Amino acid sequence: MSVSPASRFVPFTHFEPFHTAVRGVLSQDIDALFAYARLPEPLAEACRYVMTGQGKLVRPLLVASAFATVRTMSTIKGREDETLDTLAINEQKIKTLATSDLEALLDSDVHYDMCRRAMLAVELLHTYSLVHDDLPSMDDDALRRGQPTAHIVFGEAAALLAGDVLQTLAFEVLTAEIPTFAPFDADIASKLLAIFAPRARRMVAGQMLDLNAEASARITCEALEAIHRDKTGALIEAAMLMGGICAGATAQARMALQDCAQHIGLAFQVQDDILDVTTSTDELGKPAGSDEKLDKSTYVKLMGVDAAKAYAQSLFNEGRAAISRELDANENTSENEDALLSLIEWLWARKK
Ligand code: GRG
Repeated sequence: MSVSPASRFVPFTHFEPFHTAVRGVLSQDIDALFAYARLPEPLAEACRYVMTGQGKLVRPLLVASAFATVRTMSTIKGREDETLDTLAINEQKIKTLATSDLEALLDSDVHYDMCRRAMLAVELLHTYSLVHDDLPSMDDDALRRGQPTAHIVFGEAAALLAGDVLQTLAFEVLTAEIPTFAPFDADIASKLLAIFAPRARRMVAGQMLDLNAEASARITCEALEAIHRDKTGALIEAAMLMGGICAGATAQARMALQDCAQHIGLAFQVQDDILDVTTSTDELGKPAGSDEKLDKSTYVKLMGVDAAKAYAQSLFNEGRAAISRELDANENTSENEDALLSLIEWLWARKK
């Protein structure tokens, strides 16, 4: 199979149904998790409210796509671990990516169930960060995902606690005995925790760096990058690696995922800065122009909109190339049907 240039976008005719399928699976799993957690009111309602808003689900999609991509790779040569038998793929299932029956694609086994746990974990952690980021003591925002923020609806104390409990659930879900999940796999769960915990901590550290930067004069591109590698990038990296781990990724595949994630994470943030100045509040579902209002250092401020767009594109290209190279090393994998490449294209095209 020939290497396609990194700059060439793959068709993603099958991505939207994949997205819908991920939303459906996640929605059921959120219900099951909250039934299991039995939180008191109004904490339970606040948690349901923020977890069922219209988020894009980028991080669970990254988990699911990395899982699907690695499973595709794992059909062929280069497998180095002992789980080859349990991961043996029915190629027909991979082909169903086109029809996007996620359950059929990913199969109902312990690996798939660990993938569902990981999808939930990253979305819980991400949502907690948004709830806390919106609080009056942070960005003091009233709109998120097209609806009033948690502290506006439930008050500051309940919003604070909702963020707290979403964070603890993000870790608990990896090993919780929830009736709708197969019993957790201890080996996979420990690997997931080892990936997830330090990156969750880095996300918070990145937020502190970001707050520090608000108080300082203009910062350099390198300093901005250091902030976003942690604040935004760490969780994106966790999501891709966790999806890969659930599918039994080889060391080489994990390196490719990490390489891709580091570029995509930064690209996502550059894009966020661009959208903040080019898109309306209605379209974004959160206040447009908030970076300016809070006098944040952004890529747009540092380099201007056009250069920031070019930078985002080059980062997306690098991310795509990391996966394309790995797929190319696994000769029978079609780039046109690859979940991660399709997700990257969808991210590049996003308008909110
Ligand atoms: C621990 C309080 C605290 C914060 C951690 C992640 C974070 C730092 C704060 C969230 C606010 C923010 C602007 C983060 C940058 C990353 C980013 C672009 C978040 C928005 O993610 P989307 O676009 O949101 O995926 P949806 O709503 O679609 O899930």
